[in-house]
Amino acid sequence: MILCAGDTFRAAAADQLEIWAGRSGAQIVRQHEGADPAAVVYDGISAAKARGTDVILCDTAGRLHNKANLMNELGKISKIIDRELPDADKEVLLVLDGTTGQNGLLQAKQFKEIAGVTAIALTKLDGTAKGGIVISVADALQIPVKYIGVGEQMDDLMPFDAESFVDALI
Ligand SMILES: Nc1nc2c(ncn2[C@@H]2O[C@H](COP(=O)(O)OP(=O)(O)OP(=O)(O)O)[C@@H](O)[C@H]2O)c(=O)[nH]1
Ligand SMILES: [Mg+2]
Repeated sequence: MILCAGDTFRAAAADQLEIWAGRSGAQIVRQHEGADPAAVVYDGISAAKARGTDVILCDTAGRLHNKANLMNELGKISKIIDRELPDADKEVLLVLDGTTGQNGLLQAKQFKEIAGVTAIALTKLDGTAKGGIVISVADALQIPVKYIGVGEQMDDLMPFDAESFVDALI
């Protein structure tokens, strides 16, 4: 697996990802801070093709969905992936913090439009948050939840199970 450090906006993001690459035994492709994220993703795809790697995981910057230029940048990344890997299986995960309220629905709507979000990873369910917003998101936008986060260790990202989620919610 290759991790692609597409969050070039936050200085520590690539360093953070490098630590996770070390922990998990994945390779990492990164550039300098402020680099064009689409160029980093392009590099990651080229490296994967050259090395025969099956899986590429691209991190992108957390961004405000009302900042047009940042959202356009995300659209550019999608276009490059589609152009370079037309036949690959693609999953576009929107990471939603479990504490997010109604704003999560708006975020999901806009990220679906610009980046074709296919699934949600719902994090921080180990705290008091229950992540009820994903019910509206799944209902209104037909985006399923695939993963949940329940902590900061490697095994704390787990597949979503609807029945236990509902049990915890009510
Ligand atoms: N308790 C808990 N902490 C989490 C969970 N998921 C992520 N974190 C922690 O939350 C902090 C922020 O996580 P990041 O992965 O940097 O968040 P991000 O969404 O990538 O943030 P930006 O890219 O800056 O928008 C880190 O310290 C993570 O370890 C979770 O499910 N539970
Ligand atoms: Mg991040």
